[in-house]
Amino acid sequence: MTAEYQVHGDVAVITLNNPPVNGLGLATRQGIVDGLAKAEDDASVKAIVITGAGGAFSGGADIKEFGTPKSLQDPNLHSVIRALENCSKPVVAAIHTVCMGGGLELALGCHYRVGAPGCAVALPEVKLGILPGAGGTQRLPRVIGVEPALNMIVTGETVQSDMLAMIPGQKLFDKLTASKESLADEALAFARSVADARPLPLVRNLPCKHPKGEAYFQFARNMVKGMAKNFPAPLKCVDAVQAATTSRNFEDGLMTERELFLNLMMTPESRSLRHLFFAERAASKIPDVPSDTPKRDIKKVGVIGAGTMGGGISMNFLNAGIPVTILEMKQDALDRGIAIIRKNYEAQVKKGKLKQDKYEARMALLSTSLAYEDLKDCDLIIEAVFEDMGVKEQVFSKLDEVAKQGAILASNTSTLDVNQIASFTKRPQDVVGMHFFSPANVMKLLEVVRGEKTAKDVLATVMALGKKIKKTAVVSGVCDGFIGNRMIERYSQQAGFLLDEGATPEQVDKAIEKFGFPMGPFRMIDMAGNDIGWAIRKRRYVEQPDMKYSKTADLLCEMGRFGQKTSAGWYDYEAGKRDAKPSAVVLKMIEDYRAQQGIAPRKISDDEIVQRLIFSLVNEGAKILEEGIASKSGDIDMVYLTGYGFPIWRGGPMHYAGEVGLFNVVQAMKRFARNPHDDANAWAPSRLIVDLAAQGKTFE
Ligand code: T1G
Repeated sequence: MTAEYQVHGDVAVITLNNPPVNGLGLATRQGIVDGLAKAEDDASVKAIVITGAGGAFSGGADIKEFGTPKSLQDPNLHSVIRALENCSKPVVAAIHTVCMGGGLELALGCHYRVGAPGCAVALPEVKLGILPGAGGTQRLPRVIGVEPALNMIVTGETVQSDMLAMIPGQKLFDKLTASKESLADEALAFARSVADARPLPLVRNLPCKHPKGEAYFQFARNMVKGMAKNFPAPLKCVDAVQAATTSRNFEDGLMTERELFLNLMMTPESRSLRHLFFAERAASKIPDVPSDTPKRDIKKVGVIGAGTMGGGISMNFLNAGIPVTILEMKQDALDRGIAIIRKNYEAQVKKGKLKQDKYEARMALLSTSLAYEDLKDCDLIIEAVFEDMGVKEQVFSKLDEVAKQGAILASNTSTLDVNQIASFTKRPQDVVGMHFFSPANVMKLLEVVRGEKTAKDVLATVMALGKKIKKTAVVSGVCDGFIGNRMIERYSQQAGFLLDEGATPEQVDKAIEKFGFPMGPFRMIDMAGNDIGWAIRKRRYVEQPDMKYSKTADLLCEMGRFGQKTSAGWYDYEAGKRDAKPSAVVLKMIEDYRAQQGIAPRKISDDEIVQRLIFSLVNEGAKILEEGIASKSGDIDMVYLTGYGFPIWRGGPMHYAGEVGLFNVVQAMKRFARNPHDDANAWAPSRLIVDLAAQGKTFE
C-alpha cells in the first residue's frame, strides 16, 4: 500500500508511503481517494490527517510516470485535490522534511496545514521545464501573497517552512509545531480542535490580487526574460500567476494553468531537463556494483604535484573538510602551489563567497611534504604529475612501496592507459583514474576511470567521495581520452576540416555558440592552449596514423600562436585581454593551406557546421556506448554538460540526437562521409546508432 489508512480514536490518518520520496504516482493517488472515502463513511471519524512516511511529506508527482498513460489516469492529481476540498470533514496536512511540487499542491488542497520546522518547501517544476500543474500557481499566491509565490514558482527554489510561516498574513501554515518529532501528536490534536469548525476553509476561496496589477507583472516579465532566454517555462509561470489575479473565478485560473502546463510538458526543453534530472542521479549507479557495496573510509588524502591541477584537486577535499598532504619534489614548487591555493581562497573571501574563518580552517587542514613517506597513512593518494607514462611509472612504483595497505591510488591522467599505470604496482585492484577537469576546484565533472582490475569497493568509494566533494562523477572504461576527451577529439577534427573547406574560425565559433555552447572550439582551445592539443596530436599521429587531421592547427603552433597565453592563437589578443579578434595572419595561413591542398573553398552553412560538430560527438559517443566504455547514454550527456558546456536545454549530445531523430543523424553522417575532404572513417556510423535508428528508437 503506498497510502496507508489508520484510525486514531476519532481521527483518520492517511500516510503516504511510496519510497523514496512519496511520489504521487497512480497507486498513491488512488490510496488517498480511497482513504478519504473510508473516512467519510466512518461516522466515528471526525477529522482526517494526511502525512508522509520516511524522509518526505511528498516530493511531488512521480516524475518517472511522466509521458506514460499512468500520469493522466484518474484519479489524476487535480481530482485528488478536489476530493480533499470536497471532503465534509476537516482534512489537515501534517508536513515535514520535504514538501514539493505536487506534494505542496496536495497540501494546499487540504483545509488546514500543520508544518514541522525545517521542512523544505518548493514548487520546483520550473527546473523540469514545466510549471506547477495541479493548482500551485493559483493557490500558493493566495496563501503567501503574489510576490513571494511568484519568486518561488519562477525560480523553483526551496524555502524553509519556518521562513514561510513568518510571512505576515500567510495562510500556508495554520500551525508550526515545536519539532518534527512532535508533528504527529500535534497534528492529531489540531485535527480534533477543528473537528467541528464550519464552514471548512478552502484556499481557492481566498482573494488573490496584486495592487499594481499589470505593471507588476510586466516588471516581473522583464526580470524573468533575462535569466530565462533558452527556457520557455519561467515566463509561462508569470502568465499563470497573473491569471490567478485576473481570472473571473478560480476554475478559469486553473484552466489557464492547465493549458500552460500541458504545452510546456511537450517542449523539447522540458524533455531535456527531465532527462537530465534522472541522468544525473543514474550516473552515480554502476550496473555491476551494488549500491550497498562497503566503502573504504577516506580520512586523509595525499596529492602528488602542486601545479594548477594538484592545487585545484586539493581544494576540493579541503572544502569538504578532508585533510590533504601535498607532495612535491622541490620546495619552490610547493611554495608556488600553496600560493595558488591561497590566492584562489582569498579571491573567494574578497567576493564574499567564503568567510575568513572558513578559509583559515581549510588551510589548517593542508600540510605539505617533500617526502613520499609522509603519505604513508593516507587513505587516498591522487597523482597530478606530468602527463607522461614514464613519470607515472616512477610515481606509482614509489607509491606501491610507501602507501599503506588498502589505500586507493588514483591518477589524474586525462588520456593515458590506467591499466598500464596499475601494472606499475602490486595492487592493481586499488588503482583507479580520477580525471578532474581544469580548473579542478570549479569544474563539476569527475571522470572515474575503471581499470580492468579496479576493485568494486574502490569504485563505490570514489563515486561516493565524488558526491561528497560536490562533483558529478561518471564512470568511464579505459580508452584513449576516456569519454569526454575521446569525443572532443572528433569534434576538433571536424572543426579543422570546416576551416579547410571554407569556414573561418569565427564563423565556426559563432555557429556553435548560437547553438548554445558558451565557447566555440577555436576560442576554447585558444584559452586552454593550442600547444596542449599539439602534443596530443603528435602522439596520435604515431598511435593512430589513419586518423586524418587538418594541418592548420599544427601550422598555427609552428607559428608559436598558442592562444591567449601568447596573445595570439586562432585569434589575436591584446596583451592581458581575453577578447578574441579575428586574425588576418591566421586567415592567410588557412587560405594558403587550402591552396596547397588544392581545396576550393565553399560557403558552408551554420547548420552544416553545427551538424558536423555535434554529430561527430554523437557517433563517437555511440561507439563508446557500444564498447562499454560508458554504461548509459545519460552518462555521456552528463559528461558533456558538466565538462564541456553543452547547452542544458538541449539535454546533452545523445539526448539531442534522439530529439533530431537517429535516422536523420545517420542520413546526415552518410552525406558527410561522401565529402572527399572529410574523414570517411570518422563518419562510419556505429552499429548501435544504425540499429536504434532502424527501430525508430533513441539512445534512452
Ligand atoms: N518523482 C520520482 N522520483 C523522484 C522524485 C519525483 N518527484 N523526486 C526524487 N525522486 C527519486 C530520485 O530519482 C532518486 O531516485 C531518489 O528519489 C532520491 O532523489 C503536478 C507535475 C525530493 C529534494 O521536482 O528535488 O509535482 O536515483 O537523490 O537528494 O505540479 O529528489 O534513488 O532511484 O534527489 O534526498 C516536482 C524533485 C515533480 C522534486 C530529494 N517535484 N526531487 O532529494 O534525493 S513535478 C520535484 C527533488 C510535479 C505537479 C508537477 C529531490 C528531493 P533513485 P535524490 P535527495
